[in-house]
Amino acid sequence: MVFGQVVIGPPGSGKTTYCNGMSQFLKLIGRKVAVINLDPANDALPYECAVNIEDLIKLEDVMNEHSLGPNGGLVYCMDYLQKNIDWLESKLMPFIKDHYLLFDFPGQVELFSVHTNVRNIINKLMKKLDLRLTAIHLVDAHLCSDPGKYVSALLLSLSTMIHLELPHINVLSKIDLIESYGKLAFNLDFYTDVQDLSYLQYHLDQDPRHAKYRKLTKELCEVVEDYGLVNFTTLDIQDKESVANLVKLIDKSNGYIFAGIEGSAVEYSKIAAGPLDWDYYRYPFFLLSMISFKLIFYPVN
Ligand SMILES: Nc1nc2c(ncn2[C@@H]2O[C@H](COP(=O)(O)OP(=O)(O)O)[C@@H](O)[C@H]2O)c(=O)[nH]1
Ligand SMILES: [Mg+2]
Repeated sequence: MVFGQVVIGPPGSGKTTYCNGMSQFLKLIGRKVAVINLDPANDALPYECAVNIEDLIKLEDVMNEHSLGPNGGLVYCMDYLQKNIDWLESKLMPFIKDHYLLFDFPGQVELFSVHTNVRNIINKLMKKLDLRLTAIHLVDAHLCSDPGKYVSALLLSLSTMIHLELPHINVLSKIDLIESYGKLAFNLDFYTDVQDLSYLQYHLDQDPRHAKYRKLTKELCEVVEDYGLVNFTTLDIQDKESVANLVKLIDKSNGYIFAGIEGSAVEYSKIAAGPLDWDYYRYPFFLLSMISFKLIFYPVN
């Protein structure tokens, strides 16, 4: 049985950075990790990838040969991958014995809410290779700073959950930046718990562009509430504690913790001990001191 994550979300939501940070973290707690890049639009990969779709098909070639734009090109690439699923299966074979898999997918949202190619690829792999995968849907926390954008993030999350039919965790990524967008209209819990969206109405009404769509937005919020499926967890990929909390959720959702994998508890106990070595380029000194502080005062269990 092989466990892993399908990392999805709109362009720029942080998928590739996530795969890099998550793989570093999982290695730190003793798991063997294989990162699979299935996004032909990823330029410079920060992680060492075990399988790269670029070895099968290149987005640039597709766009040139078929006179397609980047969106059409990505749909073509996913169709092509679906037709050549044997290629991916054979590439994954060396890793399915003892590796944890991280799939870095493209960011085009229609692939996960409208087209069936990605869903078929995932389903085929799960059946053929006996994979246990959880979808990690990253949504930039920036979208909380505008009520209209937040409603669209809710709808996107809901339609992706229904379309993929996988164990699913919605994540507000880049939560470290949330304060830089100004004061939020509500506490963060409001956005993560998705409890009573009627409170959004007042804030939506402040935007003159919204007047025309008032009824539509209200109905859409009711749809999200009626399903009762969407909520979010938060993530700062550079914060070890934040990543550890997410890993615990993912392990529950894909069944890793129930699989009799020895030493799950031992794994977590390693979190506090090992050093972090991913991506400190933004504010290294601040982060290092934050992490040391947290580890001294709030050690992760
Ligand atoms: N501050 C902050 N920036 C992030 C985080 N995750 C990703 N980023 C930045 O967001 C940008 C887009 O990330 P990328 O991983 O390429 O997004 P992708 O298109 O979804 O793969 C990059 O500049 C990352 O450095 C995070 O947790 N915090
Ligand atoms: Mg990417």
